[in-house]
Amino acid sequence: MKRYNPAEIEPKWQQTWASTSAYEAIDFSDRPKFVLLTEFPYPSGAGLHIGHAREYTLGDIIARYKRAQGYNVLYPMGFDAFGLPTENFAIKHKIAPQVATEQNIANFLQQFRELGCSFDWSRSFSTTDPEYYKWTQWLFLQFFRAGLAYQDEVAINWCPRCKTGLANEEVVSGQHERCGCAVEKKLLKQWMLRITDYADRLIEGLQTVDYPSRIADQQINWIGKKTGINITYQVSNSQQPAAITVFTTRPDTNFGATFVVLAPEHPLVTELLAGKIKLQSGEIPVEAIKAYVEAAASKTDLERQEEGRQKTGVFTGLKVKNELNGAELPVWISDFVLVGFGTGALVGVPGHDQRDFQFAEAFDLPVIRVVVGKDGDETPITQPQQVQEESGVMVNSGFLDGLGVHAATEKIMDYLEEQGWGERVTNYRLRDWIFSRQHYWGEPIPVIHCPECGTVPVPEADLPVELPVVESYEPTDDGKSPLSQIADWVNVKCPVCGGAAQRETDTMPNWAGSSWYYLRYFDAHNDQAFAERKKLDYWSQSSNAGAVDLYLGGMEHTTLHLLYSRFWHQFFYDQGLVPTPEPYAVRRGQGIILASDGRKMSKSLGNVINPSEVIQSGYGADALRVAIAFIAPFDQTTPWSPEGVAGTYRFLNRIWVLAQEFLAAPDSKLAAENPARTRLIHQTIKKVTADLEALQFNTAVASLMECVNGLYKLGVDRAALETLAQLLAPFAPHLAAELWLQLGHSDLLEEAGWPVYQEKYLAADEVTIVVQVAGKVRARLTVPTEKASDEAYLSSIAQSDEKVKTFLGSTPVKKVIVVPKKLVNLVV
Ligand code: ANZ
Ligand code: ZN
Repeated sequence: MKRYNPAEIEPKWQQTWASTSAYEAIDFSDRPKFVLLTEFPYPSGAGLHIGHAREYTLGDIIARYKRAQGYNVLYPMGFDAFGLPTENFAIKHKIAPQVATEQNIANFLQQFRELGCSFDWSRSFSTTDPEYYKWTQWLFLQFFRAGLAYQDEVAINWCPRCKTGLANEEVVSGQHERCGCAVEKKLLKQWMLRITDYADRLIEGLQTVDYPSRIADQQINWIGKKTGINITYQVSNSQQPAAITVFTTRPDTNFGATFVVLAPEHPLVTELLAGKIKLQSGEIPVEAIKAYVEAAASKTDLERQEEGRQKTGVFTGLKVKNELNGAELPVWISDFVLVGFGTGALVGVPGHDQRDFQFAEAFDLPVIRVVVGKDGDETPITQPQQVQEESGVMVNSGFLDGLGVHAATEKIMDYLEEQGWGERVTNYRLRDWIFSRQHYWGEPIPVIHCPECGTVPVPEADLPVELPVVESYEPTDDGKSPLSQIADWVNVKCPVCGGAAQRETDTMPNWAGSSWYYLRYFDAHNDQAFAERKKLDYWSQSSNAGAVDLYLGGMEHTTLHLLYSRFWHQFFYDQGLVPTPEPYAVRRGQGIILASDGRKMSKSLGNVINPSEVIQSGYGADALRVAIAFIAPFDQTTPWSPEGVAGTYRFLNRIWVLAQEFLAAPDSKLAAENPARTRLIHQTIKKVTADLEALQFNTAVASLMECVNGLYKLGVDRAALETLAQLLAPFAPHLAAELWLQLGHSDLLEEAGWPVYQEKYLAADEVTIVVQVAGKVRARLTVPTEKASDEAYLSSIAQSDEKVKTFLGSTPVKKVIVVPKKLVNLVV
């Protein structure tokens, strides 16, 4: 008998698939379209890792399943190749990033092929192809023309190691998310994209698409929309008139305000330090304020806001008047107040805000209760546990007393506005997107600076602005891109007036190319437009707002790539460039595969699993694919198990052996007609289909395993083996194709369709057994037909039936009479 040898089968089928167009999507086909996107990889020197393999294998399973069902499946793949790792590699090894990228892509292609992925390679591209980034640049110019791309001198996040500016989204816990280096602030002229114009749309759009709630919540929190009111307090003890405006979401608690706090960077603090404001009596402690402000400047926002941290601060000597109750509130400076949020000043209500309570405790400021919560506690607040932050009823609050907090909030906002003391506002945490990078390996920003005409877009006919060949890719310390050193590239004629002008030398962030890549797959080779409208229309037809039917990807980058690309798409929609308001109809995230020891896989720990090594060790791609599908529910983070592949290899080998035995003797008694086998096959079709619809890959594999176990007991015939091959095909496409061939088919398995179960075969054959106690019918039991003649079984289930037990009580059973398929009589 021929042995199951994936090393022989798999390359052969990969060759066949590469030479047919079986996996190419067809523009304008009558069949229903299905656009399945998996995040395209960054082609690093390390090659595909097992995390990639999980994403692309699961995607491939769906692609093959949908194709079998008759969908016109677009399952594309490309490369997101601009960015720092390649640039750093290029610097270190003195090799052009273009060349390094080409080599890495060739390696990735080989690995994709080895995995048996059914991508439509005819639509592939790299974001670094000038034919592609021409359109990234063109799309940037649409933002520019619409006023959504602008330049501004801002204090940006600066990574001193990578020597580049960063977007807020790229700073995690005060560190550059890529290199872990502590981020500094640096004042630089930057290109910005006005994502804040889309803050509301980015929140509302989430209602029209299907994302995991965790991802939607993260985006909503990141945008951080807060509705509240700005209240202005007059300073009551200064020689010069002065006022402080605070932002609060809880004006209902304002009768409980006992102090006001300014951020150290607040403009009033600068005025105090400059001596512009004097007290009516006494002195402002300028030296102490100065020392405090300097100390705060060296801390990150995260350090400043750390929960439970001992609050620090300094009193200014100023007081403001709360018009509501005439209270005098001392004005403090503290670094837990951030300059970038609200007005950079807050009103402290220590009875109902934990941070304010900590501040009041630290400086012995009064605490007033104005809300009684569910616990009914009305006593003075002296403990942090008593701080009632959420719901409750107002007390000690004048005309608000007795109202719930929400009604009180509305009422006092109306009142403050009527009196002219406050103004309702909405604040966002989201900031505009810092879009320039001071690096070589990115898309040049396609504008020209002319001393006469200002900032002028590069004319469309001159796109792409190609990256020039340079000697050195090293970034500089002065915050200028290496492109600035190539005089004959920088110096150009102004496209408007023809005078001497200079190119912009900053490049785009690596998030630019991935913000619209899915659209390019719809029309990958168009050199007249980023994509033809007719093709965009065809591929975007959707049951909801999104163009891509299913987008599988990682759990990270939910506030980076996933938010950025939604912003780009919404803008394109407004410009009439795309037919749908959202890019992705459904988003699902696969979990991470950890090392076997439960730690994150990393080069430095030496615990990285390379899918190619697993394949080449003899298990083959199919066993790896099935192991990946089987390892855990697909959205769960899970450790890699080396035994897993050994197990799935044995499983595939059992299928192989079963098929070979049948093929050696197709007319043996094994192959006889068998209703139990038919039922098993139809049950398996039903289960695997439902599981694939729900992305429950692991339970689908489990039912295939059960099915194979059943077939070993029940025997196989040709029909059973054919259906098994069809069901197996998405998971183990090489083995399935080989069995299909061995079963005598000359056409590709791809064309055989997806099996459909028939209800009539599903019903389990069952028999009703009557149970008598002392000759009287006391119960009826349903048992499977194959058990209906098993006397020991029938006797035991009859005596353990609850109803029967109550009739028996403590009376012992003397004898059991069994009539197979009919009756059990308990003689007492
Ligand atoms: C008074 C108040 C009373 C507040 C109360 C809260 C509870 P959240 O809490 O996330 O919804 N705030 C305002 N500006 C700030 C700044 N620049 N830095 C730090 N905190 C600031 O955000 C809104 C609340 O954050 C505001 O409402 C304010 O404290 C504080 F029982 O005002 B609140
Ligand atoms: Zn000009």
